[in-house]
Amino acid sequence: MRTITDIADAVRRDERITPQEALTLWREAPLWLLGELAVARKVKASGREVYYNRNVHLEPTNICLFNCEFCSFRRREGDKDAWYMSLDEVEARAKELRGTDITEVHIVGGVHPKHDLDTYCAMIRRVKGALPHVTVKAYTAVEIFYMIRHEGVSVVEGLRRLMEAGMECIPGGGAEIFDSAIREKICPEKCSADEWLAVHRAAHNMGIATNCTMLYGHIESLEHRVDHLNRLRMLQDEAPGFDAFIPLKYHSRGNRLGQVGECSVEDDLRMIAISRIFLDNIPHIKAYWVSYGKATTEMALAFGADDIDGTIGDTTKIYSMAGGVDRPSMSVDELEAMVVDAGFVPVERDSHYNVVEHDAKQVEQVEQVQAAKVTPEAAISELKAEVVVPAKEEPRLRREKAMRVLYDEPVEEKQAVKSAEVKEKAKENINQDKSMSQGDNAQPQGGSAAKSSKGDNGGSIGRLFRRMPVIANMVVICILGIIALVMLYVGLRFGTRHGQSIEVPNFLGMTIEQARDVANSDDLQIIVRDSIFDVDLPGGMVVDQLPRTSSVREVTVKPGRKIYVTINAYSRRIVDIPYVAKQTLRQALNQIERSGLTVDRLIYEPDMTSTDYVLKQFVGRKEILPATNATGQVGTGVTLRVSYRRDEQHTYTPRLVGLSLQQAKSALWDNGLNVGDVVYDDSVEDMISRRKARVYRQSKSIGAEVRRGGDVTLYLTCDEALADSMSIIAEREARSVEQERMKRRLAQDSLAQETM
Ligand code: V47
Repeated sequence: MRTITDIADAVRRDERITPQEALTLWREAPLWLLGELAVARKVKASGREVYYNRNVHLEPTNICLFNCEFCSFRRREGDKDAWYMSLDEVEARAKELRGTDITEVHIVGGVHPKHDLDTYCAMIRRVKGALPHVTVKAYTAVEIFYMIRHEGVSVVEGLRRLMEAGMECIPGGGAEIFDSAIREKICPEKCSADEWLAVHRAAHNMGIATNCTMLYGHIESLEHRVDHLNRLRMLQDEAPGFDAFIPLKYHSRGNRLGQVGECSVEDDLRMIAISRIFLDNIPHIKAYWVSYGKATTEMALAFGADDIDGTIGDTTKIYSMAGGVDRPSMSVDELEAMVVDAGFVPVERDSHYNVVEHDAKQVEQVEQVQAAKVTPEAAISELKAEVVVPAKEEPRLRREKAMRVLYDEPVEEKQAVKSAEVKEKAKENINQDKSMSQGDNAQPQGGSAAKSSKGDNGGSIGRLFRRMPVIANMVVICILGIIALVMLYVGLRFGTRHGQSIEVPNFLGMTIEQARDVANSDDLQIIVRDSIFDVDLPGGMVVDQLPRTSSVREVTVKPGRKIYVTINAYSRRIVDIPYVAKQTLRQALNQIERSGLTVDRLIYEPDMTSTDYVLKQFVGRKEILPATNATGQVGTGVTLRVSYRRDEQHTYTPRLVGLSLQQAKSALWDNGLNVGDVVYDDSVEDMISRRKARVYRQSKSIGAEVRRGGDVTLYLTCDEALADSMSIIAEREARSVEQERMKRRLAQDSLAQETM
């Protein structure tokens, strides 16, 4: 077992830590050390940048089928404070947002009993119809799982339909806590952890980026938190696609769990830091300001967070109803100030973490101002405001603030300023006239344009100003205007590379060196964000990338953009081999998979008392005992000797069609079966595509009765249409098998009753 010092050194060397080590850090590391380690990791991952976006939430209803203990948002149909938006109302709400600068609408709400997949798709279509340029981040995996099951389609099919409707990414809600005992207590009706993970896995495999969350600070233990993080990390290893992890602090007002109170700010900071350190394969850690409030969010940046979420515009009630920030809304200035005050560089992002450049918008604003015929005097008086923006701010902030002062104020105010200005100018002219009559050595007072040409009092320009102040001012304004437009144009062309975009190449299968060469020539940056180990692939080969190009999503980015890649490691990581005997097969499998190990074989032995209980464990020929301090490379196979009672010799073949190889293996082991031959069809061209292949046929049919420990041959394809269609058929088959089984059980029960 490594000490705190050893673990800290490992983190500094950018090595992965084990769940046990995360627990040690959590319990024993001083807060400052966690901050240091987490920020070092954050800086490696995303430099000094901290992201925010311009977003709104859309919560179409708070009527929910589920009644979770921690939820203050949920209402029953008919409750006086329940709300429900029809599709027309959703559309009207989206239309109200036209002309704003938001880039994302995050739709999430209660699981309404009357909503089906079509309703959810229609809702997205209405929003996209009203706001075509805005990204729709829609529905938690809980909602998605519900709508898909309700519709009776596969997860893949459901996601495909949502995508077709315009869903671009999936938020991280609904994860709560994965541990089944705690989940059972706080949200027993929601989909299980495995179902939540299955939705995200499927999304990642389809190239849909998602977020993930954890609800912490209620009745869970630190072990439960680490277990949750570990399951997220494993999924990200297996099927990368999480953009950000958002630890959600439990808020206690107005819900049945309230008596447990809320955790401390220190706990929040430890949570953020451990997330950053442990989740070494998730690029962003978000400190959700709506939950944390300003002060903790700022501190969270010193503990490894690199995202604070967005402007929100008072559009979410989930947190305010539970005691989080009331009427949450922040301007871009406030968000940026928070980041700057914490010593980082604010960067506006879109939903896919591309940097958003707003200069094109500023051009639009210039045009709007011109169209609104703002008078030159008003423009000058507002230009003065630029000078008084505090010098502490970054130049970009100053410029943006000035732009807002210039263009965002309502016209009435401009008119008010203008009339004051006109009066001021009249006074000034009188003074100037006076000073002229007194001679040329007195300085004129006030008047911005005149003031900006100071020093020329005695020259011809000065004389022009005194004789024809209005015309002279107009000329200066025109010149300033032309200069500003030229600078804006040059800035747009060359500063922000406006209009330039690069199609993201497919780096899969290249060596990291080749990928870097290609990226360099395309003016992109390659960042290695993760590594896996696959014996069949050469070390250094790129096996995944973000953003990913695919047949359904062709991605273009601005020059200079970072592309995050996962490579096949040159050598395997060494991990502890846990002692997993003397527990149930399921518990043992959990530990084996979590440690990065695999199952070589399940060998069944008859037993008097139990079925699926692990009797012994071996690595090769060596038996692992409680005192054996064994270590092995990631991917090492473990053989388990497992018990069966003679009357429980048989098990049933699970549905494997539609799953990845890894998922299919897990499903077989879970059911006491072994993986037989693995056969790839012609669409699987190389080792890389093997990772993407899915089962389209299984040698034993779904629900077939087979001996425990038997083999099942798996047939895999990369042909998505084939895998999807076979998957739909398999799902139907699985349902009818389940119905048959239920019928049989009922018949047996009634027979038993009759004979009693
Ligand atoms: O799943 C509900 C949580 C989540 C409470 O993906 C509560 O970018 C604390 O997931 N106290 C929904 N938390 C919100 C969510 C989210 C928020 C912001 C950004 C993203 C993203 C996702 O809110 C729920 C649940 O875990 N929640 N009630 C409560 N009393």
